[in-house]
Amino acid sequence: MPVIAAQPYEYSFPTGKLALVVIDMQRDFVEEGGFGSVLGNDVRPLAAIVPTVRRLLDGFRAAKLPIIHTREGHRPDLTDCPPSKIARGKGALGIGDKGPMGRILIDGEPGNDLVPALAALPGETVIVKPGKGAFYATRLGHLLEMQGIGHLVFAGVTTEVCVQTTMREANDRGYECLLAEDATESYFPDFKAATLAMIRAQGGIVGWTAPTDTIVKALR
Ligand code: TIU
Repeated sequence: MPVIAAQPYEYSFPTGKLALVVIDMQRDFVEEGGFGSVLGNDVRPLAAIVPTVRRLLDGFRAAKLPIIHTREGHRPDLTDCPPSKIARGKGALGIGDKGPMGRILIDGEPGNDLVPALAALPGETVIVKPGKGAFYATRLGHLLEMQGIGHLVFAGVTTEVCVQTTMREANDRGYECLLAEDATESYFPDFKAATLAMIRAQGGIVGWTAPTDTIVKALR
């Protein structure tokens, strides 16, 4: 089995059976005027990882391995959005309100699109998810089962919210999870550092972490 130098120890995966899951690299989190910014966050640190996420994507594309993109987005009528989620935040704009990139966090609006540099190519899967975790109320688990995939590399935003939630969901379902350390970002540097540490603590209680270049090199 190929091996990746990772923390807390080497990560091995069966050849041809490793998938990449890129979480929520959408304009709503990465660009000004989207959901992330209306929550009061500076989006610039998230925009800065786009080239690194692209390197990781290109590595998986070159290796002809499966790629799954997710977007956090709701139906236009908000029937898949709990009232508690709509009420949270108390900013001037919230989920479903009209912002500069269309209605905030709504599937089909310009702001819900993946950032152009990270757009999905034909043959890649896009999962639209109503929650923070990508397994909740989606077909992700079924899709992975159909392809016999048990090993997942994760990237995307934000590290401690949707990425960590999805890694924990995957870990509990038996997947071996590796997070690309520099292809994930948070609005809060301390939260990112803490999340990386807690994922790999206790012998990899949630999974592994490794730099993007190390992962891409191992795919070749
Ligand atoms: N607010 C925040 O940090 N994240 C989210 O709301 N969703 C994702 O992480 N994608």
